[in-house]
Amino acid sequence: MQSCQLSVDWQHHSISYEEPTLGDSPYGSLWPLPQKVKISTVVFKLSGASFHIFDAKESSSGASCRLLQNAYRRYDEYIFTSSRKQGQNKSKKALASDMSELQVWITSADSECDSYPSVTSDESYKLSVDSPVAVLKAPKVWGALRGRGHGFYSTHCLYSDEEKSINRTDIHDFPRFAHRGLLLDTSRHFLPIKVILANLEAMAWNKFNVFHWHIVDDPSFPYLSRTFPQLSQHGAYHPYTHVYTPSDVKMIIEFARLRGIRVVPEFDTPGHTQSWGKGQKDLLTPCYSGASPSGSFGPVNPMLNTTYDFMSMFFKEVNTVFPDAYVHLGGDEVDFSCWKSNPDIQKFMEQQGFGMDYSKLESFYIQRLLDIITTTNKGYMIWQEVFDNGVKLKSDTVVHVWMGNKVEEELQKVTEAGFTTILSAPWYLDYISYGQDWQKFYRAEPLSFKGTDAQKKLVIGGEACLWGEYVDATNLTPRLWPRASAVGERLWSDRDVRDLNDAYSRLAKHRCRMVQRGIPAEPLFTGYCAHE
Ligand code: CP6
Repeated sequence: MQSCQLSVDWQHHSISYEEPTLGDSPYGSLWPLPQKVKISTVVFKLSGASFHIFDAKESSSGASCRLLQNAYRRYDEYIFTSSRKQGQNKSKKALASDMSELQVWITSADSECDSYPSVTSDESYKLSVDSPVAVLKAPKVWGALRGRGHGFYSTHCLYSDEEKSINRTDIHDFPRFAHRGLLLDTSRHFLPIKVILANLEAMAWNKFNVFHWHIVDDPSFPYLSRTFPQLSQHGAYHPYTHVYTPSDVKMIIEFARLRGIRVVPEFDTPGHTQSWGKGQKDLLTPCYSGASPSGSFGPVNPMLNTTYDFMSMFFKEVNTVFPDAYVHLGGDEVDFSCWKSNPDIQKFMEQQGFGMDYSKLESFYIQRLLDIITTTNKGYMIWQEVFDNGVKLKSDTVVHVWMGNKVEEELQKVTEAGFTTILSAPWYLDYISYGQDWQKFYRAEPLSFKGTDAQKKLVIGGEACLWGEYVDATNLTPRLWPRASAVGERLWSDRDVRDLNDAYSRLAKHRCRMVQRGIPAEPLFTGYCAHE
């Protein structure tokens, strides 16, 4: 009987994925698909020996822009690694190729080369691949970063070792959504810097532009705070090896900036804070067992003034360490049982007139926290519960929708109230199942809820989440790629780009390209990579 029950359950929960027909896409390995693309049958030769990326004469940004020069070097390497390593093209003259340079032309007077990317950054670009030169035109450096790869990996480019070739191509491209994020969790497991950097690089290849750094949580506190070093001293898995020092954080932020990626840190409170309590006395609520403290602790203690003094100083530091205009303040999954057990909290509830409604206490805490952040001129993002509980939010707040039930209803409510929102509910990459689950991520449509055009405009994007309970440096990267790539295309490309067969063909090639560039992305299905 037991096994019968099991098999029924299995059938009930299993989702069948279509096996896409294997056929070539007319768009080669382009991923994510540009908004407008014309690929001609005319093919130019590219010479590894002579091909280079230059600043156009007219460009407002040039040799002094480290961001661009850095990007040119990376792409030069990607395009020609295999051929140059093998020395095949060394003896060939520049004359042998039809196409020997890519000119990068930043058209707006302020290129934003030395700025940080933001939610309003212009990421559009136009790429024209023609003989004798290809031109990449973008108003800002951010567009140049998004455009640099396209065309240069259109159809044949990557896979012919002997001779690189490229089709005549015209691309006009821009993102559908401004916020295209990836959440990584460095608390459940510590992620070494090099793993984070490698995945920032892969994010750039997939046109993601926000690294949501869920940096601390219950199990560990790896953020080394200058103001409160005892937090990681006692709360990290290891006080020296498993921490992110101020210079580590700085390096990650600059590495991300050079790829047009924002770093939005999340310091989740009042729940998910067990690790904070190890280094900061009296921050968490003591839980009671009957009339006496049980020795365990619950969420942040919302009734003490010292809590708010601490938060005020802590976030003052966070605001200077992280340059992004937003910080994520969490506010999810607050467990009320400890608060309920504590007689002091019960008394406080009574004084405040909250009755037995502990969500009012949660809101009391969050409201005070938000007011503190507001005085520091930072914007904030929060998980959906904070909105659901009726906390008064600043008009520029981003509400992060993550719960899988009633997603459309939630989006409708949040946007009806006039708040911007991002969606994660369909994109929990930590959930794994047999088969091609990238299709499920790919099919999700953020704007399928009922609402006015104005409401739809408030959906500024989404985030793929890879929660860290079951991932560390050994398996994070292949679990993420190419599954996150499916989310990348959903958030960048046009709403109508949803043909699974075409996507399969392009994504399989895109995945091979990632593997070739050193990211161990898992296969979609049976097959092989041309570079193997
Ligand atoms: N950690 C934190 C988590 C989750 C959340 N917050 C989570 C909850 C449910 C699922 C997956 C992850 N692990 N801090 C909720 C946003 Cl299914």
